[in-house]
Amino acid sequence: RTSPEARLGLRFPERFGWGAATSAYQIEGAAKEDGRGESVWDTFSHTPGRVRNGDTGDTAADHYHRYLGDLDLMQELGLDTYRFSISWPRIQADGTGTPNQRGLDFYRRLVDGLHQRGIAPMATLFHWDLPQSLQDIGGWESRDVAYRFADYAEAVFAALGDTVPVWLTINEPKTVVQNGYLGGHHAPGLRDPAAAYLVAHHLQLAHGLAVQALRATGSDSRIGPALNLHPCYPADDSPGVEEATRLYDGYENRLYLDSIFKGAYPADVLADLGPDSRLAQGIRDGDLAIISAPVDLLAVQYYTPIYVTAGGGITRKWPTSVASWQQIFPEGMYDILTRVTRDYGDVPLTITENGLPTPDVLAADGTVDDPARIEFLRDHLAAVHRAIADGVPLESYHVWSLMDNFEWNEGYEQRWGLIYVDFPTQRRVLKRSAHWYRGVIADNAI
Ligand code: PNW
Repeated sequence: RTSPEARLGLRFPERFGWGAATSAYQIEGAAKEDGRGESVWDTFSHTPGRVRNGDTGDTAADHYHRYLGDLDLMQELGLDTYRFSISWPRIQADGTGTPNQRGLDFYRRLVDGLHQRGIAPMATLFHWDLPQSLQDIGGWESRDVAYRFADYAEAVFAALGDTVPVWLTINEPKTVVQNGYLGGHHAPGLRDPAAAYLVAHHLQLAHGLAVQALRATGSDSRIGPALNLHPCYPADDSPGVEEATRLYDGYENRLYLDSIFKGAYPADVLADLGPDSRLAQGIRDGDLAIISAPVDLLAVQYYTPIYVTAGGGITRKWPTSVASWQQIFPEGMYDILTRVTRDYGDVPLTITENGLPTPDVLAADGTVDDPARIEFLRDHLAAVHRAIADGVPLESYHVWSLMDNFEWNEGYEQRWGLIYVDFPTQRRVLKRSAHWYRGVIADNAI
């Protein structure tokens, strides 16, 4: 048995970008500072019973105050690129109107600090923290909210514009649909299948409007969607399993990919929802042209495969992580990257999330030992390497996450970071995986 640090001897392309990712509500804290309004995640986390241990993002990793130290840690790791998100309620407390300068200033300081350290900023406009005032007028069920998002995007572009070379629009529309409106374990905590796919449409519309808003500024910066994709496999070879798997793939992947890259929702999903669905009824002339406005890149997030049964249910085939929804299957990374390139042409790709939660503890000697994360990242990077060798135009890779953070309904118990955060003291400690990743970046190889 070799140590997880043992090198496989796989070198990456000369200009490959090594990165890590976070999102605003999960790390910033400072929930009431500098004019920030409330988001649906403030409401949700403060509703008893919604988040494990009653945790909230009120303080989180206190990144809003500690961003300079965090920037230094990114530099210590040697990151080429850092993906973060902008909190809409910091920019528009009520989701509309004149942008809040103090909110914009925070992101300007962050972006400047990245440039000073030679790290390329990659900013997500929306990572689930919808202003509560917009939820109060219907949230993403309301078509108007897509237009509010376009206004917000315009304000952000006007202020930060060319200082951010890569913009991502909506983080994982599918997770909002599935966890926010089907499962109900994410904000806004609804179980409303009819509404869910109308929400999907309005999120896609918001994406397209933001792409158009960036183009209208004449900016050279690039923009694209951030989609979590799940390779779907038949669980066995029983009759009907192929068809069931194809439809499942429609809901997981093609609903989002086809609308953006082919200008049409997949016919099988539309047929399955029926002509009277709120989605079918909510599509207006011209919407798909907006949604399919040409993008500059596609951000892919991969965590787990899905195994589909003939009845349309799902089952497990591989060991799961401490996140019960995650099966560890590095091959799925290769499959999803090559599939996207095969089916959607050679749009440049970036991986904006990939990672593993582990039950990390800070030892008495001040170290954090997380060999499972090293193995996970190494095996997934080997699959990434093979996909590149087979012609996938991949530019960069971001670990989820830079540091431990508020893992949504799981609170602070699930630790996803390369950097350990001792939340009571806010002390940061580089985990064993962070030291390993620093070596990978320095060598440009695993
Ligand atoms: C992503 N799934 O969410 C999010 O973008 C992050 O904010 C989050 O912290 C991270 O992954 C870890 O969960 C996901 O069910 C939620 O496959 C669910 C799934 C995947 C990603």
